[in-house]
Amino acid sequence: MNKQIITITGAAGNIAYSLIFRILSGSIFSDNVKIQINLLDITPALGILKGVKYEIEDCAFEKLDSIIITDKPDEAFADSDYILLVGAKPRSKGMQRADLLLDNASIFQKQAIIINEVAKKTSQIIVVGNPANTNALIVQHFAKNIPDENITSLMRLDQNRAKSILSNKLKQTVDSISRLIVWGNHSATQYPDLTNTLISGDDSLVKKIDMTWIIETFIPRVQKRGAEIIEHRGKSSAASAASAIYDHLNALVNSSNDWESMGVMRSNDYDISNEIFFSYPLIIENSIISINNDLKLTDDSFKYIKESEAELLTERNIIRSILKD
Ligand code: NAX
Repeated sequence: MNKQIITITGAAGNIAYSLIFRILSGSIFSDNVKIQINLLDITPALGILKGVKYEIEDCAFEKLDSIIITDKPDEAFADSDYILLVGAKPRSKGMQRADLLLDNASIFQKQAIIINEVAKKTSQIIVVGNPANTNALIVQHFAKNIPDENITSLMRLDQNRAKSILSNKLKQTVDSISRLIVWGNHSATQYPDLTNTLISGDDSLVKKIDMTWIIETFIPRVQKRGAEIIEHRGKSSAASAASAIYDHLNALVNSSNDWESMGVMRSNDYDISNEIFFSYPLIIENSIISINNDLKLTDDSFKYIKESEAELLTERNIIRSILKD
């Protein structure tokens, strides 16, 4: 039997409440793999974690090896194969974005230092807690024992949202859509890009779409989908975020037949800084991620992409003092 250790932070929160059960009931790992799940949250949330643990046990998952619940990051990250950094402080009323960036930066700094000491050097780290791309930069800075290639930030929720909005527009199934990628930051500057998108391997349906719909409806709707969910549900996306994390992890473990969107820090041919985590069109083969550097960008696409890069550079400037440590 082969065992994989998966650590989830923010494990008493909303996303984790869907994510844990998706992973343990899902099919990312083959049947001979058992999963040890390490659940980390802050001390006041330990009671909730105990309830979550009992619920996991009550599912009698065949894939479950064992569960650790803890408020100690060194215990949670020890020998972990996959670290899903979901836990973060939410933005409270009246709080400035810069304050949120700094508060969460300090959480990710502390965790990265411990990951550096106790996690496996081969561990894959997925950063979800917002601002995800900039938090990934902090993790990369303080967890130097983990190769940069093993650190990614979640953009798959944006990619899934874009696919489902396009699927409704064209009345085509989601699985017929390929090469729809999202560039940039997980924020309202992200750029969902239909330039290369295919339906059942063919570009004719997408090419017929009115540009006004793309610019005035599609792009802003994807960019602001998170706010739309909050408006209706009164809470931020949780089940769809968990599903996207599952898809992201699945692509890392089992590779992907389609282009993937993830935040990565890489040299690239698109004139984007290689000092930020930015979402590109990615190809994942044999669990190795590479940027598809061959796309021709229209002037409009380049403008959108540069705007998102500018936002990420501003975020990096806000946390620059932390990166000096
Ligand atoms: P919740 O507020 O429900 O849960 C967050 C959990 O993190 C809480 O249980 C809290 O106690 C815990 N936490 C706080 N500080 C911690 C620390 N130092 N160590 C361990 N745990 C800690 O939020 P939830 O809805 O689960 O969202 C989690 C994060 O995901 C948020 O930052 C959210 O903004 C972000 N998201 C990112 C997305 C992405 O695509 N990158 C999409 C979904 C989501 O909005």
